[in-house]
Amino acid sequence: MNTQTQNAWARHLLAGLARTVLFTLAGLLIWSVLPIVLGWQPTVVLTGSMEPRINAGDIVVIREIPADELRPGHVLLVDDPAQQGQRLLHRYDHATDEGELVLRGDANDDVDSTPVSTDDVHGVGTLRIPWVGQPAVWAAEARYLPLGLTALGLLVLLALARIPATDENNDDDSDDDPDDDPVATPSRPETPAARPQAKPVALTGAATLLAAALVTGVGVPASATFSATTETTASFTAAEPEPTEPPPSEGFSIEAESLVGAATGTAPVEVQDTDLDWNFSGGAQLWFRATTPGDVATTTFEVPTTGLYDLSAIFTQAPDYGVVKVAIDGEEIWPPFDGFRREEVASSDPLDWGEKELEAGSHELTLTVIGKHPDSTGHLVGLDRIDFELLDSTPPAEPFQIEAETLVDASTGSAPVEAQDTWGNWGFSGGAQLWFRATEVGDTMTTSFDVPTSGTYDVSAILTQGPDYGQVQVSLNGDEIGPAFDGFRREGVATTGLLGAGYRQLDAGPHEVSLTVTGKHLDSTGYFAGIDRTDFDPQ
Ligand SMILES: [Ca+2]
Ligand SMILES: [Ca+2]
Repeated sequence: MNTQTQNAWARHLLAGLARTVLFTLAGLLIWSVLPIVLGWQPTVVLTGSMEPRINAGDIVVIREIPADELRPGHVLLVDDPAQQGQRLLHRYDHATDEGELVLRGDANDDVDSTPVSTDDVHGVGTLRIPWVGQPAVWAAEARYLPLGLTALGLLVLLALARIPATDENNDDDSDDDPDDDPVATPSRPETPAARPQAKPVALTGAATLLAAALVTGVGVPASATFSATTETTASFTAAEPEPTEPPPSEGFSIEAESLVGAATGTAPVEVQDTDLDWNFSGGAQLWFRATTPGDVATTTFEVPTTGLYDLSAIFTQAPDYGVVKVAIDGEEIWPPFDGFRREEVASSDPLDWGEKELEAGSHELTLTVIGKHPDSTGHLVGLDRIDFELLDSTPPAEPFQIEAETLVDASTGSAPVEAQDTWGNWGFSGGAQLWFRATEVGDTMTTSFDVPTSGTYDVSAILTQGPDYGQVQVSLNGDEIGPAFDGFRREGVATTGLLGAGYRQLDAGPHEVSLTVTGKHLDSTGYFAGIDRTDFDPQ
């Protein structure tokens, strides 16, 4: 009798477990179809382009949302722009200038090539039910083995769930009638059920429906809705390989959570994940768990291309968030941001961080908590994303100088062109000058120099004067610069100091300078010319 009792208990236990599993599955399925009552739309995800947040086999419930409430970070079900008649479930990355939405699969490095109109948006992902749609994935992939095994598993679960109910009515009665002898209950365990259909009809029916639903991936009570989304499922597979090249770079974005690894702080700096209904951009944020004013977190970010950028950032606001001051490379961004929000957590509108010249390479980002709203209950900081819009990728021109003596080798002339050493006498810049040993009016020389970066430069030069120097016309790229310069100086050789040659638009690359002797002072004994240095200051 003890053995029989044990057997009975074991069967009860098995049946209980089986029922638990079945009811759990049923619960998941109900969760995926119940929102239909609210007009929401379940969609089976067939591929992994949204992993790790949304996996193949998940059911995502889509809720309609007004276009003006769409925010980057929302998971959207849209008409697939690449495949007519099909749909796509990707995350809203950013808006184009024309107001179209650029989406990206979480698992994809690049955004989708074709933006979508807000008219193409069916809704935002609101609820994720894991696994339930897996049979639909197998069906779509024609993988009948796991399908069959799942069906078999369900049948086994059904059988197990039925055993105690079918094999003794006494047991059923005992639940209702405490006077029944509980020991008698398991006395006929092996006897085929006399009334197998008695109690478990409801359970069996429900479980059969559930099995059918799971195997086909179609929620029975919502078959219309689900079949409407079947076309969606086809598009998930098709959408996996992003077919075209990304658009030409007009900047870049950094998910702040990617900066956590490089971060240090006086309080913990962490990646805070969110699920579907949380809608951080990229599915997570950088969470600085500051506790007091003065808490500082520092991290670094990489800029791929030198240029002028328009920066903006998306922060998180919540009832326990503080006021944070941001600095890039030590330069503060004004004003500080108050993360306090009375009602729940939300993403901020993009905050304008102004224009900034950033060189390619590593830059430092600092978050300093400076206080909190009186009603805030904490000093937390959440940074979601930083956007860098590239305004001008032309690298800024740098000032430069050319010692004219370095141009001697590139020079040709009707008289010798030499590097003349200062010999400790004349204080030439760089210790030497370019010396044009002209002997008569009309002598001319030409040389060339390189401009590293295009720009408008304030050009000036240091020339040389002496008792035997002539008058010389300087030209730049064939244009005469000012009147002829008179190099005559009665008392020995000296340099002039910087003489302005005006603002010149100079493209990067070689430019030509020429000197032509036009005459000499009456008292000069020669026609020499000398250039010591040329300075270029960009405007
Ligand atoms: Ca983020
Ligand atoms: Ca010099």
